[in-house]
Parts: sequence; C-alpha cells; structure tokens
Amino acid sequence: MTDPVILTELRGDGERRTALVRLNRPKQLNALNDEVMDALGEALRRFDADPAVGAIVITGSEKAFAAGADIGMLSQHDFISAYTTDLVTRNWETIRSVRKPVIAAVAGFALGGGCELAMMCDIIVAADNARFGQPEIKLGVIPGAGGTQRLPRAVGKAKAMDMVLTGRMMDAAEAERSGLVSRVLPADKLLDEVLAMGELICTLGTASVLAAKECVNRAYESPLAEGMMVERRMFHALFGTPDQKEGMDAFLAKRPAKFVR
Ligand code: DAK
Repeated sequence: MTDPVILTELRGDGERRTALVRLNRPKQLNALNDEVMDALGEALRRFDADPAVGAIVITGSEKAFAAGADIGMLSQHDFISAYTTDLVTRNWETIRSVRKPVIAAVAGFALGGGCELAMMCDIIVAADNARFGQPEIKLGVIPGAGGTQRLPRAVGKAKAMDMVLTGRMMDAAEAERSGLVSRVLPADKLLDEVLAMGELICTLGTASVLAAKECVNRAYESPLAEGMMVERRMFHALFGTPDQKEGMDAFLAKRPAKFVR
C-alpha cells in the first residue's frame, strides 16, 4: 500500500480545534502533483466547512515544505497539453477561497509552487532552516501560481526581480527582514509554536476572525478608499455580534473573554 500524500489530524483540546495538514511525499521533497493538490483541496474544503475547526496549519517535513511542482510531471507536457488540461491549476484557487485562517509552517525548502503555496496562506511562519525561492527560470519557464505577483507584493520589486530572474534562494532571516514571513523560530519549535498560534485563534470570535482575514485580503485586491470602506462597514457590522458585547464587557470586568461561535 502506498503512503497517503497528505496526513491530516485535529490538534488542541478547546471547543474548536486546529486542523493540521502535513504534505507527505518526503522522498520527493513534497513535490506537488495532481494527487497532492486534489487531497489538499479536499482537506481544506472539509476543514473550512467544519464548525469544530477554527484554524488550519499546512506544513511539510523538516527538510522541505515543498520543493515545487513535480518536475517529472511537468516535463511530460507541451503547450497544447498544458493549456488544454489547465496544467497544475486545479485546486490552487481552493486555498484562496478558504475563509478560516490558514498558517504555513515552513521548514526547509519552499521553492517554486512550494513558495507560492506558502504565499497563498494567510501567515507564513518559518523555521530557521527555511529557504524560499522561485527557481522556475532555471527550468526554462517562469512561476505560474503567483510567484511573479504575490512575491513582489510581499518583498517588493527589487528582491522579487532578483529571485525570479536568478532563481536564488532567500534564507529565513532574509525572508523575515523582507516581510515574506511573520516570524522565524528554531526548527524544533516550529510546529508547536504554530499550533499554539492556531489554538489562540480558535479561542477568538469566529465572525471577527473571518472579517479580519477578509479585510486584510482586501488590501491587496482593491484601491485604498474601497478597502477602508469595507473595513469600516465590517467594523460596524461586528457591533451586531454577541462577541463584541462579550469582548468589551470582559475587558471592562477585567476577566477573560469567552466568545461564542
Ligand atoms: N519535482 C520532482 N522531484 C523533486 C523536486 C521537484 N520539484 N525537487 C526535488 N525532487 C526530488 C529529487 O529529484 C530527488 O529525487 P531522487 O533523485 O532521490 O529520486 C529528491 O527529491 C531529493 O532531491 P535532491 O537530491 O535534489 O536534494 P538536494 O538536497 O540535493 O537538493 C533542492 C534539494 C530542493 C535544492 C533540489 O532538489 C531542487 O532544486 N529541486 C527542484 C526545485 C525546483 O526547481 N522547483 C520548481 C519546480 S517548477 C502552477 C502551479 C505551480 C507551478 C506552476 C504553475 N499553476 C497553478 C498554473 C509550479 C512550478 C514549479 O514549482
């Protein structure tokens, strides 16, 4: 029997729990193929729909988050087959459509589609051995899942051009300095700390967490004035939730808040 290409489990013991999704093709450094992307898409849709799940963590192995799309699979294609079969596109947009927070816990290589997968998550936390890169230029192609679009938004044009045009990798310290990752942790602490982040998010109000994610994403997809308006209206709307009453009452009463779903 072959090993499953992803492993999933629920972590934490609160009312809502963190779903952990682990890419599991260690011999191929978690190279992404249709089987992985189908399994990942299915797991993300399932956890997003599950009210017992408050946050999702995607991780890989200690050596590789994912070393990109499977080059053996890519090499089989010509233009006609790539175009007509929508090569490796299926399920990529699923990640963006997940409404709950998705955190990438990246150790080792996050290259090509692996870097793009991490950038589709809401937060990237890196182990100190993490290395990010868009090496597609060395394969005679360019990034195809956001590397030329999300990377410049994250690290600026200068570094994005440097990485996309030379294929060089960025280490964890540079990735943190450049704004690609939110935190760098010792490799042996990565998963526990990221799961703790997930657990913390699980204790917060569901509506405010979804609204916060939606509003931050708006910052990348709309002009400032429109984003500000969406934020303001969402802020107003949250005054209609029991969580707003509970959060503010709890602060004033100097007690921990207990948010309902
Ligand atoms: N694909 C297939 N196998 C891979 C792989 C990959 N991307 N990366 C590594 N492997 C395999 C190696 O072939 C090797 O297999 P065996 O020889 O043991 O059978 C095994 O993993 C271990 O790799 P190495 O022996 O090379 O290990 P090293 O530590 O020496 O080097 C490395 C690690 C990560 C630096 C090196 O393996 C490497 O350069 N890998 C290729 C990285 C790469 O070029 N990635 C970009 C691929 S292109 C799209 C969505 C996504 C994409 C495009 C479009 N749409 C939604 C439209 C994505 C494209 C890409 O990612």
